[in-house]
Amino acid sequence: DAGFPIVISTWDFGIIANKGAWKVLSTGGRALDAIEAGARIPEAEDITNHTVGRTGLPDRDGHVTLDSCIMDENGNCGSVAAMENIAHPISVARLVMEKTPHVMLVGDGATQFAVEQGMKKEKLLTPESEKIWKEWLKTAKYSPVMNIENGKKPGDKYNHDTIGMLAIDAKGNISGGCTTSGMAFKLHGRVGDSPIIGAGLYVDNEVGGATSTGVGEEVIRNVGSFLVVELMRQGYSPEDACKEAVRRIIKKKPETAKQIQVGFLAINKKGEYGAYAIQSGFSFAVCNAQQQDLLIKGKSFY
Ligand code: SD4
Repeated sequence: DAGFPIVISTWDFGIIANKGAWKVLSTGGRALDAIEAGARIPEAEDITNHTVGRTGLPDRDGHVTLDSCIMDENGNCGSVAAMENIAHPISVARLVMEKTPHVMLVGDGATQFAVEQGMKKEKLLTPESEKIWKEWLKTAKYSPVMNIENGKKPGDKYNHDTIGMLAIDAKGNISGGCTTSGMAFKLHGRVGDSPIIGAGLYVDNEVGGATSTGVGEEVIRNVGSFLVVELMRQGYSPEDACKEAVRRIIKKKPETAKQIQVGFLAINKKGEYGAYAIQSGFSFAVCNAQQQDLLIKGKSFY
């Protein structure tokens, strides 16, 4: 299991993201560059997903608003939230980290910054996403649909999948990134866990990294990814750390937890990895020198 270089990512589309990252890692590149290259694939090159970047489902009012963050081996981080009209939030997050004294830019300010940095402003709502949204509007009653992995309510089948990625390069340095269109049909202005350092992503180069997917509100409430990394610092394996973070979410709200999905994915300094989710159906992709397209079923409480 252990060793590096390695990159791991949430969900099935982690496989194509990992392949993008692997081009960088396998040629001696830096984990941070691998994360950005990998995350850009589900963001805009893969137009079959409705949960990340271009083609992401809109919020309640029809706006596609994107959340993303990135963190490197030196503890530098950058983030954008509720950003519209830019197809590569991971790259904007990186630019926030590298070109500004700030960590986080939101909304119009994030879009403005991206344009100033030379990125193209474009319409992200595709005709297909618009159709799904309009169907949802018929029954929505303007309440966002919960993110349920195996749910049966309208919109559920589209209503999950953030890509969270963690990589260790040949030098043993760890970086991570996270990018999403967030919960489908959310209230306009809603920000999830994915752009929040410590919630949707955390990296500590001495210990490891963690990322999350699922109902961001529960992850924010529990500062999930930071918790997973701190548990690994105390000696938990990546899987046990993810399990304990999920257990705490369930313990605080057992009834809510039955209705929602939250999953964590983690890697430690040795390159050992693991994951755990509330519900079954969570998957993650692993890519290293042995195999580039491994997909693993995440363990879960239900
Ligand atoms: C959010 N955590 O915006 C994201 C959504 C997600 O799988 O990960 N879905 O809350």
